[in-house]
Amino acid sequence: MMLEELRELKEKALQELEGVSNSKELESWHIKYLGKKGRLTVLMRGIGRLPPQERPAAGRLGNEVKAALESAYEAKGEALKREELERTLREERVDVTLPGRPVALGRLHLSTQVLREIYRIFAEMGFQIFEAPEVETDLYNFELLNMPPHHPARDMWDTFYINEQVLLRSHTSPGQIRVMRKYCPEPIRVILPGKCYRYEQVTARSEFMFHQVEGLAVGRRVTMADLKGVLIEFCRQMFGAERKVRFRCSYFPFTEPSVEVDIDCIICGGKGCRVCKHTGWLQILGAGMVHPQVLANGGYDPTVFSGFAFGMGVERPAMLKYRIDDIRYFFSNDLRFLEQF
Ligand code: 2U9
Repeated sequence: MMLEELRELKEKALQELEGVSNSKELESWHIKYLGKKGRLTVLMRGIGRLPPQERPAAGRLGNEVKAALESAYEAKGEALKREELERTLREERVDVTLPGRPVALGRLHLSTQVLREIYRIFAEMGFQIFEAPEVETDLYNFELLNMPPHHPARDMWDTFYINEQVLLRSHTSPGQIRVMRKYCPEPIRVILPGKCYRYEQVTARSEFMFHQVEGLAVGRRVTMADLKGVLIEFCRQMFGAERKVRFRCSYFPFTEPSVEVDIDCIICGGKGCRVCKHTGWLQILGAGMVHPQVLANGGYDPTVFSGFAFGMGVERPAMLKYRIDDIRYFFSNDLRFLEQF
């Protein structure tokens, strides 16, 4: 009777095991037949209650059935694992022949590209690059450049003050005083690039932050002719060898005499258009011979030394060169703009 039950149980369990199709079902099967309260376990507990002469045969068969079910369980587990792995490999197959995803390539910001072009041109003429702080004092930004407190020329720059004495530089000129004080009495030929800040309404033509490059040459016989030669060469390398360049009288507190430098309009070739406001000319630079007081503030004896200086924006000439009609594109981080250059 017991032997019969054991055989039937084995048959049924193995049959059911065949229908098991995943590891969760497999565990349920194991609990059902081989668990602590499983059918085989319960049945085998009954062997102890059999008449003694029946027990050995029943015990032997019970152990055989148990071993058979355990090994069938192990084999099924292995088979399921293999099937699952095959399914995963099939479903998550990587097609190595597909083209790779493109890697986004970085690039230099347009302002940096234009700055580097400017560095190259002046480097060829023997100018070194000097970098100075963006946070400055009133002394360096104004006073040492010939603008004592309340000087009306201070109105040329709307300045961000941090406190009464400290400000965000409104031009790179304070750096030039630092260069002079550092290298005096050596002759100097430097350009100062960097960011400047103006407390201004942001419009298509003016930003509150922009780049500027200023230049300074100081020596024993530096003349206005040197200034003209250097700036004409710069304008032609930057905007085209055929450029006409003109110098107009102007005023800056730190240079005397002062000039503004124009090139013939690169859009209309000087005929007159909207960009040059129908004058045929575009203003590119401000410049002049360094004021004797400013030379003295830098440590140089103005009876022995002379110098010329110039300054220009970076974004405005870039706008002319690349026909960009709104300066705000430069610093709004829109890739549709930045990726064009
Ligand atoms: C020292 C001596 C002289 C630098 C100069 C200009 C004229 C000038 C502006 C043009 C457009 C800057 O970006 S912009 O607003 N610059 O017109 N800059 S002369 O002269 C100096 C500077 C420092 C010690």
